[in-house]
Amino acid sequence: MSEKEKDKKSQDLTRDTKNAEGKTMTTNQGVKVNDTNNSLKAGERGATLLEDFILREKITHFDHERIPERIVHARGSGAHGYFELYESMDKYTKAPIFTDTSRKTPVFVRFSTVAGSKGSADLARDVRGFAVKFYTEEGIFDLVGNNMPVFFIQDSMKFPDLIHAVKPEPDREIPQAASAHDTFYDFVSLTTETLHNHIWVMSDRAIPRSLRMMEGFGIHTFRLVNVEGKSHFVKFHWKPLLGTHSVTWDEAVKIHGADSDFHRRDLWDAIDAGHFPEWELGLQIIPEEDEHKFEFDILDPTKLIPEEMVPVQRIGKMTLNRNPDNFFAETEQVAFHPGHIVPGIDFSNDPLLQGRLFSYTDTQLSRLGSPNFHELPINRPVNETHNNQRDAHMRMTINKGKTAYFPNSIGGGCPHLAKMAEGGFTPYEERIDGRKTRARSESFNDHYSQPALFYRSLTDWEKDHVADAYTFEIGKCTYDHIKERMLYIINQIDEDLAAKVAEGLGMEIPSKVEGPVNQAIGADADVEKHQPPKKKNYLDKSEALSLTHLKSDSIATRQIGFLVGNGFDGESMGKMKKALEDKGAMVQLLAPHGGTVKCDQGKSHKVDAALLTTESVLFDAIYIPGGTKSLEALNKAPKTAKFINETLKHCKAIALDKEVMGKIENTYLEKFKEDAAVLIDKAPAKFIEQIAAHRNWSRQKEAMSIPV
Ligand code: HDE
Repeated sequence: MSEKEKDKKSQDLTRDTKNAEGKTMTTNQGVKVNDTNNSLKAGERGATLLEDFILREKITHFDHERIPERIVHARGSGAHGYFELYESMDKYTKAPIFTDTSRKTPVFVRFSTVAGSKGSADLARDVRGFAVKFYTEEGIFDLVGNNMPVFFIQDSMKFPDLIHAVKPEPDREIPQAASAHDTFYDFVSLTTETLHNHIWVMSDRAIPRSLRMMEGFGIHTFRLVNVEGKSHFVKFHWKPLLGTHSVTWDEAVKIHGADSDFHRRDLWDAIDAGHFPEWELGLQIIPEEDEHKFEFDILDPTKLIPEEMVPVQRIGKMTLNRNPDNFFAETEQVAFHPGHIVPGIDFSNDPLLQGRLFSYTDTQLSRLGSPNFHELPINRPVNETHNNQRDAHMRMTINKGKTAYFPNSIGGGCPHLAKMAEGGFTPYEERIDGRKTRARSESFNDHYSQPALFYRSLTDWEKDHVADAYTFEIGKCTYDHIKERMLYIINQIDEDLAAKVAEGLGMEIPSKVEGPVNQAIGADADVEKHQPPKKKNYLDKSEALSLTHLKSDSIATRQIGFLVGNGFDGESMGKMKKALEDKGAMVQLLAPHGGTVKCDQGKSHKVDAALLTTESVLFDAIYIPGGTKSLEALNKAPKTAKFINETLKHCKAIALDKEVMGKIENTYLEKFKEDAAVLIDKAPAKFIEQIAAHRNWSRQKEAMSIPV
C-alpha cells in the first residue's frame, strides 16, 4: 500500500514504524555495533567484563520484553481496516461516523478467545471477543463486543467470580482454555443467570470456522443521542458477509493438534491474499418510550432482543484490509475500553456495562504500565488531544508552556473548553431517582425463557451439537452433585435436551437438588423459594439465532485440498482448479510426498503439503482427480483413507473423477455415493455449490460412526 493510499490512522502509525533494510546496526543510544555475537572478555576464555554496555543493553532489554497478558481475552489476532456508512442516522445520533456518508473511518479490530492464555489454541470452545476501535475525527470510539449477543452475568460484581471459575483450577493450573471442568460447572449450576450465554457456548457459535465468519454484538443496550438531545436505545450487531459457519467439535479437537494457530493464520492469510473480510454494522433501535415494553429488561445483558421483535437495520460496512506490521506494538498493545465513546453515543444503566466502565482503564495500568498508554501509536486518536494531564511513566508528549491547570491566564486560558457548537461531550441528561441499594432488579429474574428460545430456534443438527457439547462438558466434571444440578437446570430449559444429556451421562434427571438454583438474590439455600420462575413464551422461534440464518454463496478463501500422486489427470485437475480459483477459493496440492508431482501430461506441479504434514481438518473440501498411477500412489500412502473418511465424517464436500470410485481402499465413499455433497464426475459448478453450503449436515447421523 503506498503512503497516499493509506488512511489517516495508517499514515499516523507510519511515523513510528522502522525498517532496518540497508541500515547499520546500532545500540539504542545510536552507537554503531560491529559485533553482536561475542561479549567483551578479559582474554578469549573470559571472564566477561561488566563494562560491556552492548551486552548489558541487549540482555537487559530482553529480560523485560514481556508484559502481563490480558486477564481475559489474552489470545487475540488483530487487523486494520475502515468503516463506511450507507445512510445517515442523524435522526438518532449526532456522531458523524453515523451521519456522514462521505467518511471512511479507520478501524483496528482485535478478535480473541476469553479463557485461554496468550499461547493457547484457537479452536477452544469459548466466546470470541470482537473489539473494534474506530479512529473517528471526534476521538476514539471503541465497540468492545463479543461474538454472542448476551453475557454470562448481569452485574459486574460477579465478573471476578465467573472468570475465576472458568480459568484453570488454581491448585494445579488445569485445564488450559477449557470450560469443561468442576469449578466452572459448580459456578454455572449455582448461578442460573449464566444459562443463556452458556447455551450459546454449547452451540457451534463457540467453535467458528473462521473469525471472518462470525457475528459480533455490542451486547449491552447503549444510547444514541441526536442534535436535539433526544435519545434512543440501541444494540449494535456485526453481520459477516461470508455468512456464519462453524466446525464440528471433533474437528476442533483435531485442529488443536494440527494447527493451534488456525484462526490467526486464516485471518492473516485471507487479508494477505487480498480477500478482505467484511461485516455490515447493524442497529436495533428502541425508542425511549418502549423501554418497558418487552417481557425482559433491555438493561439485562443476559437477554437479547429477538430480531423478529426489533429488526436489525444495516447502516454501514467494515472492511479489514491490512495486517499489522508488528504483533506486539499493535495487537498486544492495543487498549480497548467500552467507555471510549464520542458525542452522539452514550451509556445505559446496564449494571454490567457500568462496571466495565471502571475496569478497562484500570487493567491497562497494570498491563501497559502507565496512564500514558493512550500515547502508544496504536491507541492514539487521529485528532489532536490537549489537556492538563501531565507526566507519569514513559510520557512521550513534550507539552510546552508554563500552565498545566485550568483556569489560567498565563497560558491564554488554553487549552480552552469546547464550545457547545464545537461538539464537546455532554452526557445524556437522564433523570435518575432512586434509593441507594445493593440489589438486583426483579425484572432481571428470568433465566430460562431465552435459553429455551435459543434452543427451540436451532436446526436439528445444531440441537444435536448442543446436546453433545453439554454431555462432553458436564461429563468432564468429577463431582456428581454438580452434574445433577446441571441436569436439573437444563431440564428447566428444555426437557428433550436434558433427556439427551442425561442419557449421555448415564444419570437420572433429579426432580429436586440441594443448594440454590436461582440465587441472583443471594446465596440462599432455600430451594423451594428459588425454584425457577415460569418460562415466558413471547416468541416460538427466532430464525436469526440459527447459524443457518446468515448465508453466503461465496467460496472465496475456502481451502480446498486436491489429493494427487504422480500421473494424475492434469486436464481434469486444471479445469477444477481454475473453476475454484476463479471463485476465490484457495487450492492446495496434497501428495504422498513433498517437492513436486508430475501429471499425466508430464508437467511438474509444486506440492503444497505432503499428506504427512497436513490434516483433513484444515480443509473445507477435497477433490481427487483421476489417473491410474496417481490413485495407486495415493492408495499406498498411509493417510489417504483417513483424509477421505474424516472429510466424510465432518460432512464436507468431496469431488471425485469417475475412475476414483473403488480405487482407494478402506474408505466409506461407496456408502455415501448418493450423498448430495459427494460429487462423482460432476461439473465444478456443483462442487462449488456444495462448498458454499459449507456442510451437508443431513449426512451427520450416519457419518458420525465412521471410525476415524
Ligand atoms: Fe471484558 N475485559 N469485561 N467483556 N472484554 C477485558 O480488558 C471486564 C465483558 C471484552 O481485544 C479486559 O484490556 C469486566 C463483556 C473483549 O483487547 C478487562 C466485565 C464483553 C475484551 C475486562 C467484562 C467483554 C475484553 C482484559 C464485566 C462483551 C478484549 C484486558 C463487568 C460485550 C479486548 C483488557 C481486547 C477485555 C473486564 C465483561 C468483551 C479485564 C470487569 C460483557 C472483547 O478489563
